Order: sequence, then structure tokens, then C-alpha cells
Amino acid sequence: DEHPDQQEKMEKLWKLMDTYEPNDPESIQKSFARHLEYSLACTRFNFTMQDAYRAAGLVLRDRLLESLNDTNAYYRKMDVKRGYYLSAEYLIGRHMQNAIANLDLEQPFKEAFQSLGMELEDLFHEEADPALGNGGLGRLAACFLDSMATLSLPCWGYGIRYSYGMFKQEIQNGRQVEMPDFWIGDGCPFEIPRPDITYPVRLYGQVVEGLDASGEWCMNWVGGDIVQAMAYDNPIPGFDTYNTNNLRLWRACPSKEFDLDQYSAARFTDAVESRRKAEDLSAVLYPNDATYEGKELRLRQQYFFVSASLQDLLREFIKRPNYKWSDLPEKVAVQMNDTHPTIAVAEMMRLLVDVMRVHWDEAWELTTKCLNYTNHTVMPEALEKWPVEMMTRMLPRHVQIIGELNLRWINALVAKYGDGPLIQALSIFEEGDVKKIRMGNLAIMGANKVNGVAAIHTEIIKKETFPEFYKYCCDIGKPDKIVNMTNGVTPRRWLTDMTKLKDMLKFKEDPKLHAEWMEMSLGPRKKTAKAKLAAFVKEKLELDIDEELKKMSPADRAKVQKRVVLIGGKAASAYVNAKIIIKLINNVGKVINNDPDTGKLLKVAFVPNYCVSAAQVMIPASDISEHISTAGTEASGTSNMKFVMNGGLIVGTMDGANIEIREECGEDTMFIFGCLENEVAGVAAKAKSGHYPIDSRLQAVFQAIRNGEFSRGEPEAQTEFCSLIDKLCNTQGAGTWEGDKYLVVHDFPSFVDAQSRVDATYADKAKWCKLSIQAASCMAKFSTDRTIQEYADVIWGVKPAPRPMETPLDWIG
Ligand code: B1H
Repeated sequence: DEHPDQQEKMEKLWKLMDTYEPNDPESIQKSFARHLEYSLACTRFNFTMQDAYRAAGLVLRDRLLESLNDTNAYYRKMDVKRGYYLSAEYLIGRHMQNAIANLDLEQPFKEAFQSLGMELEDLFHEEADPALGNGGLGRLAACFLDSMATLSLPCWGYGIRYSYGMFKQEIQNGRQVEMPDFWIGDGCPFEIPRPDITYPVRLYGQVVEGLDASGEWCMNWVGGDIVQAMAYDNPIPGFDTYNTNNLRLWRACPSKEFDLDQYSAARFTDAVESRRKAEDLSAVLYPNDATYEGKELRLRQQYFFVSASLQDLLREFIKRPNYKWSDLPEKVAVQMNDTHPTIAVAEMMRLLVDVMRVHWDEAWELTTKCLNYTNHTVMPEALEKWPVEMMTRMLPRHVQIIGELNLRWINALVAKYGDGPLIQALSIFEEGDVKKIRMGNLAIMGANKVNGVAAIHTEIIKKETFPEFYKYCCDIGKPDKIVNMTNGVTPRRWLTDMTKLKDMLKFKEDPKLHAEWMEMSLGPRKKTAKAKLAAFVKEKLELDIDEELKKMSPADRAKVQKRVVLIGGKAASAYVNAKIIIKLINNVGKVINNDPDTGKLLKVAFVPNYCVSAAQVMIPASDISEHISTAGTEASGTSNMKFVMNGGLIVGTMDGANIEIREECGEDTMFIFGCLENEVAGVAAKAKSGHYPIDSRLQAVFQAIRNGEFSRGEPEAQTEFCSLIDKLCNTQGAGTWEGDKYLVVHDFPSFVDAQSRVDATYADKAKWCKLSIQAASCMAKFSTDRTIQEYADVIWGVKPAPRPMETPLDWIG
């Protein structure tokens, strides 16, 4: 209102664009031709499938942007409480198919491209699969974004725009070879670079004390290096809503102040070199699933994205008219995805106290009301601890803040309990040769709620991983600071509608449904899941599973259940045993598949480069899926859920989400084996003491390996395979526990037993079909729509804000 010119300009513009892009097939074709010619500089008559994919991507991007912008305008207008998900990883997978489905454009897109002589599926295959995550933790973050948008929740994701994602795995002579994944090489039409949205992030330097403008004592962090965080926005459309949320990923850029000293001294190349180094920060994702590497660059990455994200969300808060700091917890909820973004606790304090000049006590109250922490693993090798020395060099002010927080915390604890081991366990600092900062402890201290990711995991957190914290919470009357949020998966990428699933249960014995159910997976049509998988295996592995298995004689067939076993996964570069296991699987495959007896009954293959798009082919085609972690070690697991939703059944241990899936679907739908979590300690003690019998069938397997039956004349492989077996037999490393720490020798006989139950059940097709229908029908709990609803209700206090179809003028600006 203060600027009438401005108002007039906006009205004019608004009238020019008062309608959304039309979505009929012809309009889609027109947009497509325009983008080919004007955005990509191809001609309409001469373009490749890759060009076509990119132009189609831009057609979608236009529509995503309309929705993203109007959703943001609506959230601002309604002044809603927002949720922010901070995660170092997002394993989003390909955008295009998902965006088309969620924008409800399947029909017009299909028609538009078919009449131009193109199949949508062929366009989908042109897209690079963005793998900005290791596995379950990153995939969960991506599923969460889908559900937040679908539930119309005002929630954004923040993370890092790595130039290189998860490495591409090639298999050469049976061994993993890691290749760089430069996923942005051809350009990604689904991300929007925002050179206008940048924040400075400081590293290193020193802290000086002084007076601020109003004469108050303050701490100033100065010097060191400044990098610029630049935003890349990735629109996340919801399903069956007009809302589109945002995943904002930060790219590290050199700071804008060009280094004049170096420039004028004619050291131009040095200046360019130091700018290039800034870009290293967001160059590559650390590939260590559920392990942790204490590398300095990793801590720099973590601080980089946390600082940019907190600056961005606080800026949004401050933009609101008449903001008061005391309102912050009513307007902002932050979720820390594992300890990776935990430096947020200290950074939030720094921004509030040093920059915004909020009083320390109030800042701490605001911090601990806004932040929340999810733990994803109880494996000790994954718990992050940073050397105090390293952190003091890189983040001197943060170490001061953490020291001050810890001092106050310890004083309060000593007053309550007196000094002792409890205090040591609760301290943020770990004493020892190298003094360290325990990020798990910092996260719990700074969080309003702490959660585990499956019922059994949350109980283990309370009783074994952080028992002292849980005791403290109980003692102060807040046992529900630690809550359970069982994981889920988005149904959208794996199936379409979960809400009606339970209705299907009535028909689990119905022969007509049985016929259709089996047809989907086994039918002769080219488009069935199994046909697609067979084509995929043939292309990637040069293995013809269809051909080979047809050759069996009927008499043979009656005796044994033939199987195709596919195994996939990536080994962290330094994970020696995992790499040997990959080699062993490949060698076993070669031997078994080419053996005239076994080859007719069993095919074993290692699927290279397992990733979201490979999973989308493998999961819908599987009858059985194995989720066989030693009880108590897999926090949840999420692929188990995808297999069952698609009609597969599980061979599994009583671990993670398996337990809850079995509870929902019925005991008879899961082939359970192995020791239970409360038996693990006893079995491990037996294993260590050497009173650990080895099943005779397993001994026979070990003997075959020792005889070199799977070494294929390669001495190195032979040595490696024997080293694996030696560990399992506990003949190595007595006392240091380099033995069978996952207790596979103990669990083996019951595993074999579970597999014979699978064979027996599979022989009865009607029974198998009934179990498959029954299990798939009962999986609604494992939609992330349920999980995110719980986070929103119990942890964030964030409410749905579905925007209307039309956006009036006065919401904008
Ligand atoms: C999970 C990780 C993880 N838990 C450290 N922990 C990483 C830890 O790069 N790092 O340092 C990377 C990843 N990932 C997984 O999270 C659990 O193992 C699964 O059981 C769980 O389903 C998944 C999602 O909660």
C-alpha cells in the first residue's frame, strides 16, 4: 500500500498470469515444443530422447513452480507453524514419474506423448537417479517429504546438493569397483538454482570479546574462511492436494568478496584455486551406511548445511510482522535426522545469542523447544564423536557454547545425583587420550523429543544405548521425552492407494482374486513385474532366468522348489568383509549357475548398482525377501515394508520393523528364524567362550569353500574366503571379538528350517496366494502418511494447511 506504483505493477503482472498452465494433452505438447526450441535450443524436428526427457521435465517444472509458489504464499498468508527436516541425505530417486503421478497428469501426459510417437516409460529411463543418500536413512527422508506434501503439512526439507552422489557400483571379475556418480552432468530440470538466496558460512577463525552497538558484552567470531551457501530448490508435489513443498539443498560457492590481494599480486590462479576449494565442501556424499568416519570435511559439510538452513528458517520467522522471539516454538519445529545435523544445537544458540542478541537462558529455552532428534542406529560404530581439538579449530565459538552448556548441565546433575559414573555418561565430553564431543549426547540435551524408528529400537535406546538419559527423564517426570515413531515408506512410489487395502482382506480366499493376483506377478503378458525383472536381469547380468528354468524336466520340478536368488548392495570403500562377501556371492553364482545339476534348480546373481530405480524393478517381482539382521541390530528396515506391500513374504529375524509387520499381517505370513533380542547376550557369551557348535550342513559348506570349490582358481579369493570362515569359526582374535559377532553360525539351522517352510508353503499355490493377499492387505500402518501424521501430532505440533485451487492477488508479495 505504501508503494502505489508497485501495487499497480503487481496487478498488471497478476492479470497477465491469472491462470495456471493448461493441462490438456495439446497444451502439454505445445509447452513441450516450446521448451525444446527455446529452453534447450534443439529444433522441434531434431532432438534425442535425452532432449525429449529434459523438455518434458521442464513442462513439469513449470507446473511444479506454480504450485510451489502459491503454496508458499498460502503458508505465509496463514502464518502457519512450520516443520523443517534437516538431513545430510535424501535418496529421492527419479523425479519424473513421481511428479506426473502426484500432479495427477498421467492421462494427459500419456496421450500427449503417445500421439508424438513416444512412450512415457522411455522418457523416464533417460533420467539420472539422484542418489544423494546411502540407503535407508536417506530414502526415509525422501519418503517423509512425499508424505508431508501429501498431508498438506507446511514442512520443508534442508540438505546438501552434492555434485557426486552415492558411487556407481560396477562389478569387475566379481569385485566391486566404485565409479563417480556425477548426476548433474546432463542438467536436472527438476531443480531450481536460486543465486538470489545465499548465506555466508564461516569456518575456522577465532573468537574475540567486545562490546556490541548498545554497549553490551558480546562474543565475535571473526577471521577464518567464508563460503557462500547457495540454494537449489526441489519442488515436492503432494498427492491429491494442491500443495507443493520444497526440498532446499545447499551448494557451496566461493564467497562473493573476490580475493583482491591475491588478484593484484598477479596470483590469479591461486585466487581461483582457493575459490575452487570452497566448492569441495558440497562435492561428494560420504558413502558409509550406518558407520561413521571422523573426517574433517564431513564435519565441515554438516556445519555448512546446518548453518545455512538455520539462517534461512530464522530469516523466514523474522519476516513475519511484529515477530517476538518468544513465539519461535509456536512457529518453528526442527527435526534432526540422526546426529549428522546435531551441530544445530550450538549453531541455534550462536545465532540467537551472538547475532540476534537474545539472552542466553531464553535462547536455550527456545532451542530446546524447537529442536528434535531421531536416532537411527544403536550400532556403536555409527555414533558420531568429534575430537575437541578438531572442532575447536574449525568452530571455536561452538566449542565455547558447548562447554558452557555442558558446565551448566553437569552442575545441575551433580546437585541432583552427586558426582559419579552417571555424570560421566551424561556429559557431552568424552575423556580419554583424545578428548571428544559426543554428538548423541548433545542432540538429546538440545532436543524437545528424541525418537527411535521402530518399537524394539526405541526400547533398546531407553535400556541400552542411552539408559542414563532415560533414567534422568524419568526422574524429572518426563519419560515421554523419548518416543517411538515407527518408520514407513511412501506408498506412491511403490503402489498407488493404500487406504482401501483392508477391504481386499475379505477376498483373500476368492479364486477370482487369486487368479488376478498371480497373473500380476506370473502371467504371460510382457508387462508383468516378473517379465520386467527377467528383462532387467538379462540386460544387466547377461543371465537368462526364463530360459534356464524352463529346461527342467517335470520329474525334477516336482522334487525341488526352483529359485532365483538376487542379492544387491554397496560396500563402503573401507569395509573389507563386505567386499569379500560381494566377491563370494559372485563366485558362488558362477559356479552354481553353470553346474549341470544345481543350475537347473537354483540361480544366484549379484545385481550391480542397487539403487532406487533397480529396487522399483526388483521389489514388485519378488515372492520372498530376506531381512535377516541379528536381533537388535537393524533399527527398523524399510525395504521389508515395500516387499510385503507388493505381495512378497518375508524370511526374517525378530528385529526392527519385521516384528511390527508380523503383528499387523499375522504370524503365518512371516517365516521367522534366529535368536531373539533377549537371547543375544547369552549366545554371544557362548560363542566367545568357544562352546559354539557348528551345524554339520554349515560345516560342509565351510569345507567346500576351504577346498576351493568357489575360488575358481584365484588364490587371492581363496585366502579371502577362508578369512571370512575363520572369523565365523571364532578361531581368530580371541578376546578382541573379531569372531562371529552377528551370530550367524547360531542362527543357521533355524534359517535352513525357515527356508524349508517357505518351500512347503509355496508348493500350495492357493495357500501362498492367500498369505500374500492377507499380508499386503494389512500394510496400511507402514505408509509414511501414518508415520508423518504422528511426527506432526506428537513432536512438531504442525497442522495441515491445504491451499485452495486458486490464489487471490492479495496473498502474493
Ligand atoms: C540407518 C544409518 C546411517 N541407521 C551413519 N544409521 C551414516 C548412519 O553416513 N553415515 O555416517 C549413514 C547412515 N542409517 C538406517 O536408518 C537403519 O540402519 C535402518 O534400520 C532404518 O530403517 C533406516 C531409517 O530409519
